[in-house]
Amino acid sequence: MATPDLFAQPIPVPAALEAVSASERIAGLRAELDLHAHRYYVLDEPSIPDSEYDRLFRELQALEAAHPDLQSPDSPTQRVGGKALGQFATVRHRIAMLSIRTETDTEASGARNFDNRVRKELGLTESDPPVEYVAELKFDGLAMSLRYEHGVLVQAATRGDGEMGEDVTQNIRTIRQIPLRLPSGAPPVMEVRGEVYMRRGEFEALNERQREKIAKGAKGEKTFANPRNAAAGGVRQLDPAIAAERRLSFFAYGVGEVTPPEQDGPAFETHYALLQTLKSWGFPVAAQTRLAQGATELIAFHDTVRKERDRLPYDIDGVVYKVNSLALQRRMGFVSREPRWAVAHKYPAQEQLTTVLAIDIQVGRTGKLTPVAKLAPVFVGGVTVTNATLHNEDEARRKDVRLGDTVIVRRAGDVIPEVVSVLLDKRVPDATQFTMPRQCPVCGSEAVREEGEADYRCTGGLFCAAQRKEAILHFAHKRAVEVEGLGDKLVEQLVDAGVIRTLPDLYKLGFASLASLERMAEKSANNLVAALEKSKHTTLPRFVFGLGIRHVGEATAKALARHFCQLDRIMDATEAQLLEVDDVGPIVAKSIHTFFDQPHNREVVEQLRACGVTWEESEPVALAVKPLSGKTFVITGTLPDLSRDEAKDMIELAGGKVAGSVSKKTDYVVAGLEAGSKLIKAEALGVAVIDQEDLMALLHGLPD
Ligand code: D41
Repeated sequence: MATPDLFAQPIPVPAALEAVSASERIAGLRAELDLHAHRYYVLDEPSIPDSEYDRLFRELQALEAAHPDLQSPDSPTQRVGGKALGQFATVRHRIAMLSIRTETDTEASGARNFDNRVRKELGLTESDPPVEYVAELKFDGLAMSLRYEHGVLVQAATRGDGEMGEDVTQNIRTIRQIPLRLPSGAPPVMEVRGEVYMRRGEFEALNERQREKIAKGAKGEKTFANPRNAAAGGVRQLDPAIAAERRLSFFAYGVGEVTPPEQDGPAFETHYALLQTLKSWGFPVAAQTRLAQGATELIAFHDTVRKERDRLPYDIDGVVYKVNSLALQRRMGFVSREPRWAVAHKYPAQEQLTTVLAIDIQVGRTGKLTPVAKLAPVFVGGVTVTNATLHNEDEARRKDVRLGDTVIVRRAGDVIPEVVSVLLDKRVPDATQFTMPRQCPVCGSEAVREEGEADYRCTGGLFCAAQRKEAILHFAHKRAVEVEGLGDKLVEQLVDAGVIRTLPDLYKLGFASLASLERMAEKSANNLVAALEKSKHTTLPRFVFGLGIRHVGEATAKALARHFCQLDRIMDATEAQLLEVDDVGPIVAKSIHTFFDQPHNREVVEQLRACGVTWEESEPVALAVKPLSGKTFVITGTLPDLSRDEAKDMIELAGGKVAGSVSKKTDYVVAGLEAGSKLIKAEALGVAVIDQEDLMALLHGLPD
């Protein structure tokens, strides 16, 4: 509901409504608009999208125009901007903060209409040259007037109704981008006007913090519908420390009162020069700001920015065109508080109303189950949206989205569309609350949500089609069962072509089926067959790591292999037995146990073995006799002949452990060339420092 929308063109009165009592409809619309305006301006908590508010507003404007006898001074159409909240001192703007006329036509004709009006107003004919304009971004924040006296920021005021605003100086001072002082030479009174806004990244982070507070049971906390409301809330904080936490930003786009310079300060002749001066004083001015000659260049600007819009780190809802010459601006003046020399040219709205047709569950590549609202198609943010994520169970519950609900969807930037909120008064009576399924919709395996986690996950693992690509890539990773040359593109292609369904299928790939794939050269097919053959000879820790069991990283896989020595013993271990392994806690133990409890995961392991994937296994008793058992090493610097990973593998095979940092528990620091702080620390702690040769001696005579 950015103020300019209030001045959009009235829409025609729907014929059917003429039949209904116009006075009733007008009363209804006024009540509804008053309610929404209160929620928006006073509570910073809008309940409908701006686009919907605009529609109702224009319907009321049209009805009042058709029935002048029903006009009333207290109608929302007779009011401009917001009402002061009453907590801040009121400020009378010495020069009113005007509104800006909005061109609702989001097509090129919007720019052309404006140029035509300007030319007509100035009495220009077709033979006259194009008018020079400044084209700016239209930031979606709140307008602010910053007053500097003798170069010092003395007051910051909101726009309010254009005549009277609120004094929010303390909060505005927390915005780092706003200079507290102007350079000498600035006019003795200088009001800089612009937009306070919140970057999308800050908005997401703020809502994340709010969600955490709410989850911890904090009272009176809420999340924000969009960056503008979060910014507005921040500006109106009574405690400047809280305002500071919002990390607001500012862009300058104009000036208010300016007294003439005492000596020869800047005398502005064009709007563009004015912006350049503000920029040189340290005010942020959007880099996109351009001079444009005539309608053609305005249209080009509108197009370019539309394409860039999604990549900007903040929301804009359009662009603004202004006549560049200040003399021409003065000549043109304004009508009903809108300058004739400026216009806002909008883009399609980023929030719209639609209805929920279904709530589906999507299974991600790591087995994460995400509830997704299927929506009646709606055009929002320039694309037709049919899906919106509900993130997870808690989010879905919090928003309480139900089948048949009317919801606000938002699509801003390249972020995935989101349900912002539900219009509760439009809910169908018997709509049932959403519950997360306890089974994976793709493979039917049990879905579980672990303590302290937000997401349900499918326990189907390698068996679940949705998780296959990720699982295969992980298996083929160079620290797992390395399959050289099997990268994400190829895995994608193999899985999508239906050539691979499960991990063991990898080893059933023949040369022929590979070579028949699109973009697959004969040589690459040969290489892959060879790489697969080579990967069959692996080690137990690599294989266990390669299975992609949740919470089982490389170190845990090694610890499991060291402890159990045989895969079957790992697969059959109880949670209690798993807990005996170094570094395995309850969450990891449970995850391993759950994984091998699923028959299909066991089946995958059996098939891989049947395909010839092998590793050496030993008897667990061998553990005790390993020479480096119980010894902890730290490797630092460059060893003459061994890579760090090789040295690590050798130590671990001999029963030792390799840690990342030196402590009193470290037995040996293996130091190579250019060893740094770890060596110094070892010496300080009196830990034995050895070189590669000493390490080999320790390992000497041991089986590989
Ligand atoms: O970026 C904006 N939101 C923006 C707002 C802008 N770039 N220029 C603006 N110019 C004006 C005039 C022409 C009146 C100096 C504005 C606004 N006004 C404005 N914003 C809110 C009310 C008026």
